[in-house]
Amino acid sequence: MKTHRWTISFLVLVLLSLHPLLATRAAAAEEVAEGKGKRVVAKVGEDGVQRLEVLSGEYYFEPNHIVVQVDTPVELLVRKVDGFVPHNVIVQAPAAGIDFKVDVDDEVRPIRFTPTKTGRYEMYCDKSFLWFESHRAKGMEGIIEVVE
Ligand SMILES: [Cu+2]
Repeated sequence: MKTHRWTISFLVLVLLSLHPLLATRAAAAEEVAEGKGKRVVAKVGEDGVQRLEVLSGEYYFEPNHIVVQVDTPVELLVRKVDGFVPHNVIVQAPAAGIDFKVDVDDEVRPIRFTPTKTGRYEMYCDKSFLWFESHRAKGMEGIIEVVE
């Protein structure tokens, strides 16, 4: 029973120490939400690949609206920019040739695909901390728009 009480005390201490941290995070997420809607058209490089750097932070992607050409290879260079919170980037549109789920790291991680169908496809991070809402719900989402 004594061990049990210690466990509860420990958990309470952990939760108390996390509280200010969580409050700060929430404020940061709101700031980012205001700056949402950054739309970038990927440029085709000399090698015929549309290459674009995508930053992943708490809790956003930048840019969060990526425009690419259909039937042209894409390489997204995804990198984590702030904090220690783990993120991923997901697009599940196999009918359009875009289907990936990749964990994001401090190192650049290239994601390659060739979109085969025009349209708008959702991009998001499905990570969450314990029982808290997902990063997607906190604003970590975006769109890959495939155009002619
Ligand atoms: Cu995330």
